[in-house]
Amino acid sequence: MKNILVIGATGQIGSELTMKLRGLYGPDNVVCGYIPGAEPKGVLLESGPAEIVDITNPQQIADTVNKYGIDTIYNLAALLSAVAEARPQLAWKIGVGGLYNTLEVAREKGCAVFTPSSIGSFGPSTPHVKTPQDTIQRPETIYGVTKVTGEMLSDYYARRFGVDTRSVRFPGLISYTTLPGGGTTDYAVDIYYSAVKGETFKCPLKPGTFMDMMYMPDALRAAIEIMEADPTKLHHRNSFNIASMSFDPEIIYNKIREYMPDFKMEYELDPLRQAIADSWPDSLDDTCARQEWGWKPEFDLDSMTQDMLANLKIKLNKEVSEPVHA
Ligand code: AKB
Repeated sequence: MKNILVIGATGQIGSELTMKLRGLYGPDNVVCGYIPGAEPKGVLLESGPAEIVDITNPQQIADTVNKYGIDTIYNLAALLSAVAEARPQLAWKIGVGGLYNTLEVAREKGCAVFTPSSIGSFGPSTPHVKTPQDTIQRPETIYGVTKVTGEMLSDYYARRFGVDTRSVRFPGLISYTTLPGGGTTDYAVDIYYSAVKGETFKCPLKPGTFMDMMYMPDALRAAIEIMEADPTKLHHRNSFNIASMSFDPEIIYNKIREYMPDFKMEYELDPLRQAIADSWPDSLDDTCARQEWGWKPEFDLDSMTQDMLANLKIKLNKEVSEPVHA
């Protein structure tokens, strides 16, 4: 990777990934691709080049690839699962049409492409515990349908045209920098904000709803390490299960209460998010990623919680009490 274009660079993953890539490969070598209405701000804007790249506009992708001599594209444009159910046509246009546009430019210009898949690529008929790498993928959300289509289309372009496509299936991602917006796993970010703001958290999912989650630093490392992996070792490409922790609302709530004993949570269920979460795996088996490119997470629920609370305390300028069990 020398010259990188991040499409969707101002979103939850993109805003942090772009900065990390700039740190690794040089600020001038990583282009922040954004759409009007989601302009980069602050350090993201000031630290390197930025271009309007709407993934539904193939010419904008091609022009930016030509202008900067791009060899690697991180395609992070997507509508998350819950919001996609409200706008299924747009979810398809961005998730599948946008990926097709990106792959076509990559085929013509010889770029490698990273496109994340998700735990949302699985459905109710998938084995839910320790979901295997290769298993049934019959999702019932439009988000999941776009993700499975994306996995297959990316593998097709690798096989048929030799495009270097690679991907991981992200769990719910938790970070204190940019809010997710529109996902089923968002509660696991919102709960930390409520705790630090001193608010009672209204949990949209019922107790016992287990899903895989991951702290953003591990997710960013996964996205970079898969693109740096030795291709001769990759038997799978699109897409690898990755995992670091699985919990339900009670477990994360009780973990936060170890550090903030007065924190309160109530249940206020969101039927759409509950139905989506129920159709997704409880936990993924990431053995293939560990074997083929050395994937290993660094954060667990406890270390993530300490880091989230400390950083949100700075961000939101609030006091967090010392851990009661330390
Ligand atoms: C969502 O909840 O839609 C995403 C995901 C798990 O892909 N965070």
